[in-house]
Amino acid sequence: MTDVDQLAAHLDAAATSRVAVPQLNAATGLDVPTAYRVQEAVVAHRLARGERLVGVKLGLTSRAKMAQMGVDEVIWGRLTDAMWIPDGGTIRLADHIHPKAEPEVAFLVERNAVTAVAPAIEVIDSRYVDFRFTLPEVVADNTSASGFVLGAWQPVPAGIDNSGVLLEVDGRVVQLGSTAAILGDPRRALPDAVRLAGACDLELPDGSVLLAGAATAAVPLRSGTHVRVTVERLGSASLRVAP
Ligand code: 0L1
Ligand code: MG
Repeated sequence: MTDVDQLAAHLDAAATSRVAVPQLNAATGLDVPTAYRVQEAVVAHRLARGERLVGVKLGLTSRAKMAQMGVDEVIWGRLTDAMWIPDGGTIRLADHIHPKAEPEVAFLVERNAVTAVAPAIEVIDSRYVDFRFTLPEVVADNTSASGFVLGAWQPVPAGIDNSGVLLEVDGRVVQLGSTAAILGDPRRALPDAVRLAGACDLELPDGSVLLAGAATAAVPLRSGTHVRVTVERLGSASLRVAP
């Protein structure tokens, strides 16, 4: 039987010590519903340190990532205020294990509706060795959530279902995609998030941030680099990695 609190403490210790842990032993018997209970307990450690829940993220939202994991359902995780990185802000590799950045679209949720949209960068940082995990393992690890940058909020424009997306590192385009890679249309993120989080008794209060998912593969973050995401019709968001 899975010891939810013990696994949560194990994953939280990996995050706070910045030392990756091996994939979990099959003997833990972790399944997806139990993994969401572990995730809640992992995030409870953050909340006990004074962090505040500010939203949710969806993961495995592209056909490519789903096929890679052999699943046909998206996963979701919790975002806290401590994960927020100001647009143009700087992060330190030493505060992470092996972080990667991916281009996303963020929505602002109020009264159960989307009221604004922004270009975004998600920093993912698996707490498992080599960024390798099974589906329950990554769910328990809060879907690798580590940080997020939000560009400027604006009303949702027409055409956001298929807008070009660029991920640049030091001014060089390293990933190119479309928002259509996010669930076929990123606007599907809200009903999916409400359904998935609702199944775990979590509602999205007014002002919640919703990271809809990645439009391209993630890129590893290296010291001293500048990362910019540009989403057609929405503009850009960026971060710097300290040298
Ligand atoms: O945000 C994401 O799509 C990541 C979900 C977890 C899988 C990963 O860490 O690549
Ligand atoms: Mg993501």
